[in-house]
Amino acid sequence: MRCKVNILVWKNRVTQLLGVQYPLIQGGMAWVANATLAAAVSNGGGIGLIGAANMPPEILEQELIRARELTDKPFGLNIMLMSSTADAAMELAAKHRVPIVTTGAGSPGKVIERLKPLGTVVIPVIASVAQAKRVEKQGADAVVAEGTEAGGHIGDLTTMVLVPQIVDSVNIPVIAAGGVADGRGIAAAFSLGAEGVQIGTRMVCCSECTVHQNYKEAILKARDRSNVVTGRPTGHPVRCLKNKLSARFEELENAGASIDDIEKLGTGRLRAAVVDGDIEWGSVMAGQSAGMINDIKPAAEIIQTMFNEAADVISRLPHFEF
Ligand code: TUI
Repeated sequence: MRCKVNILVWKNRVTQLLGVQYPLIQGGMAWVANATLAAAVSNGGGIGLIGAANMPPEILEQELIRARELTDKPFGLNIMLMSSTADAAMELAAKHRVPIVTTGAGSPGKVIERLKPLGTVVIPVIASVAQAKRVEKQGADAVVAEGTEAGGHIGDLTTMVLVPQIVDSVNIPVIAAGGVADGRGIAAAFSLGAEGVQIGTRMVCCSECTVHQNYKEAILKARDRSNVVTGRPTGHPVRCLKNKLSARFEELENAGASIDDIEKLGTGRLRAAVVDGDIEWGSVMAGQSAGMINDIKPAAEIIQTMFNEAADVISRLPHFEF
């Protein structure tokens, strides 16, 4: 028998859970993921997210209202649990009945307890098997398994080894993140047992994303080895593009500087890159997939092209005669 994979409709536990056309969630990128980007991704058939990060609650509320004006599709909120505004973000998710909440950089127990009874779908981003098992027990609806290829705050396992181990450890659906920027990556993620993908860096380079043009161009220019991880001694390693700031971080870290001094160097740097376009002394957070990104296109086109390519890749895998 000749096996032929012919996927025209992407329907699985993740599309059903999210109520969405494609099993794709946008990354909750601090300073980058605003209502404009979230609505563009949701209107393109994925789940767009607003990244609450350290946003003052009154600004976050405006963004939630704006997202509802820009799309009638479901969208989500990412809560960065290390932030002092995380509780306020959680309350705004409750007040505005945000349908999907992802969490990062911490333990989501409180968020699950508060939001699940309201019908919110809660999806923690995790970077190890122990974290995945814990959040499943706490009642998470799915997990995003984020490999170290991802941009921003990262764990240490690659997507290739993390995803299958998480798939084998939990019963809830697994969404793969880190290094996925085209249809080949989606096909690979599905081969590893994931039922969805989270896309960050690729979405920075969509036409609707409002980051400074310099930031987008830095990603377009990036090659395979343009990334570096800074801040390891602080316990919060961050992947970004190499620049003058990352070189200064390396100097400080090699000289055995105090955690305080390293953290001080990082203050306000993401905003400087995203808003002011200072890509030399700002923090240009981006994943290792930056080297694969060569154009800026509308979010909907990126999503459709990626999934068409994934279906094509899967259908062209060697078929075996049985
Ligand atoms: O959170 C992210 N990515 C981020 S957050 C961010 S803002 C920031 N800026 C400077 C320093 C630190 C953060 C930029 N990028 N991704 C999700 C993620 N979560 N990756 C790893 C984790 C994680 C880490 C520890 C999840 C849970 C965890 O511990 C939970 C536990 O077991 O207690």
